Amino acid sequence: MELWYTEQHTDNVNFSLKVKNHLFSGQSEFQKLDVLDTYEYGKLMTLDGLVMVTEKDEFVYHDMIVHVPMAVNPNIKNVLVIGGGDGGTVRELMRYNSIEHVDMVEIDKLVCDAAKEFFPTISCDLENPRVNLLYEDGVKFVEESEDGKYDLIIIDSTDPIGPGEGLFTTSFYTNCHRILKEDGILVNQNESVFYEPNQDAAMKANSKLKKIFPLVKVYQACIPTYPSGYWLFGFASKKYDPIKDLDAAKWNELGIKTKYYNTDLHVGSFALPNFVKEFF
Ligand code: AG3
Repeated sequence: MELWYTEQHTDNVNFSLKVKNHLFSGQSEFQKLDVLDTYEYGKLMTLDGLVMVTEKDEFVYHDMIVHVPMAVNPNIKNVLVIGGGDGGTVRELMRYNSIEHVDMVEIDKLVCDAAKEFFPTISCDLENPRVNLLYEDGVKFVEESEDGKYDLIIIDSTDPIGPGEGLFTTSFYTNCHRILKEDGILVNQNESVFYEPNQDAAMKANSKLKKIFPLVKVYQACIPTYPSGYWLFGFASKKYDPIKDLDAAKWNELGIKTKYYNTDLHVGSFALPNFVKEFF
């Protein structure tokens, strides 16, 4: 008998992967977590039935959520990651010697535990001494953080349903702005505008950020296992422009080997198709 996993992307579109093995199923106080071993994408983690990471395409997401802001301001030392329990974001951050400290605030310990057990290549830096891992609500954490503390905030969240909902609100973004330094950058996973169920979230996140930060742009990447495969990230900044302030030579000198990101693609990822421009 064949086993298939399906995420419903719209009322009329299903995305399915053939499954070798259902390795884990658990329920935390926040959400349901499953780990599946699939033929095409390797191991896959879902939260409440939605794809969060797969071994095969996680590099795209984690490269783009980390290296884009890091290449714009090479002096980033103190970083806050909200969510990101699988560890992919901190793994990429730890490749920069210049980063001194990362506070990672994940609401659900089960995500980190499952990542450590089933995704060692993604979670490998969760116990890095430069990473301070806290199992707390990100919304509360930013409320209580002091002004001007961070150079960079990365919001590595789920969709805005369930525990991730508060990470798409104006009050959350306002606190993020307050706790960023005067040249701080915020990057978020910004959903997609291709299918209607995600459009609203993508547009709202962007328009809320625009009310708070002087410079807000979206950039794109191809992530095959997310709805439509056409995914967006938000770049909100107090000072730096993601294109004008990119020092490509400087980033390339660091010698960081990446599978997706490069500084040409960095520039290109901000060049939006016409149908996408209309949304922002
Ligand atoms: N964050 C999840 C992005 C949203 C996926 N949405 C979906 N499948 N409907 C990924 C976390 C990776 N560190």
